Amino acid sequence: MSETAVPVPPKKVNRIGMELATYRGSKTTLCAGCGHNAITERIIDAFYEMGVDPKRVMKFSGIGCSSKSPAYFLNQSHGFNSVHGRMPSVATGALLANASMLGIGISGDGDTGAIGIGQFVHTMRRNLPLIYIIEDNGCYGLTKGQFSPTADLGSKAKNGVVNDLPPIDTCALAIELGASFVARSFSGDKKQLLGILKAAIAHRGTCMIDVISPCVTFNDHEGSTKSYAYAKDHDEVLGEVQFVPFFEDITVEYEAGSTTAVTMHDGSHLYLRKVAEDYNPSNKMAAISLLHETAARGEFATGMIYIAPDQENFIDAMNMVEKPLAMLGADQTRPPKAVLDELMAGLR
Ligand SMILES: Cc1ncc(C[n+]2csc(CCOP(=O)(O)OP(=O)(O)O)c2C)c(N)n1
Ligand code: SF4
Ligand SMILES: [Mg+2]
Repeated sequence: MSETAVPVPPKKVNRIGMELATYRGSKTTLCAGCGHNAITERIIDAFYEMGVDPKRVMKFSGIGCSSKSPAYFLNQSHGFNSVHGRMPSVATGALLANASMLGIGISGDGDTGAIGIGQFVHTMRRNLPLIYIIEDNGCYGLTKGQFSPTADLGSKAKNGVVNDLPPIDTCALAIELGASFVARSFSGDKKQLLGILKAAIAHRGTCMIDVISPCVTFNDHEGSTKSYAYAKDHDEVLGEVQFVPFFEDITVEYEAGSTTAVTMHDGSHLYLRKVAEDYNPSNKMAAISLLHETAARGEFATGMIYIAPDQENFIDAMNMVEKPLAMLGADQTRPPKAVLDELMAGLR
């Protein structure tokens, strides 16, 4: 009897010929159901769908369950797991040394809001081209669930203790300080988070994305405002986020007035269909008011909260040379001996 060859289906690849598996990392060691795992999945999808070469990516983090996440995506990328709260300074140095790379930093609400708040503030103020994700569960997951600075006033810990301090709104802070792309999402909203991440990959400036990411082990009970149930009930979605990358020739038909169309630096387009009637994500004051108003109602707004695609970023402001510093030879970076001799002579 002759054997019939079974046709092998062609492998599914992205625009640079890479399979989805190439964008994965090690197997997660986080708890099953942790919001951070869902964010990892969306990061993998976003980089795959955007066709980014993983070798062109640098991933950074601090300390925390969230900060372990870069080990679970893009295992061919460069990575640096820094000290608690110090991810931004490591990212700043690396991106200054090689501005042709794409930087993504993963932090936690504790890593950013507590020990790392000073570093966060200066990164936002500089508008460094970095995707800065806060995996926000309102607690220190890794050290057994103490309240973090994003925990809401009056929210309850698993042991019944009530939080008596008001929260820091990292989105409001980032907008106020100068970040040019500020969004909030929920780890359970696959479509919205994916659209935001793809737009962030196309943006040249600080993309601060706060993602509500429930900690199933320490902060998913009644009385918590960072639980799955609370997030589902209090998510005030700002509108649909539709991202069309520069390499996709799609014309989106939209009703003028109900959709904001933003042209990104690389020619990609971001369409934001409004639900809130008169919301304009390019208006700083409107964005900050929206965050205050929703918080006062015990809700949290998700979607693109603020975007300024043409704002000058840190690399441009520093007037960097075209060639990455890391690739310049010693003859270009070190003054010749004659210059030093002249300097020394002047000090005599
Ligand atoms: C200098 C220093 N202080 C404190 C700690 C202890 N510590 C480890 S992770 C962490 C907080 C983590 O919380 P978060 O950033 O919200 O991450 P999550 O685990 O919730 O994802 C703390 C306080 C540490 N590792 N280093
Ligand atoms: S302890 Fe919480 S934050 Fe840490 S992995 Fe488990 S569910 Fe996630
Ligand atoms: Mg946390």
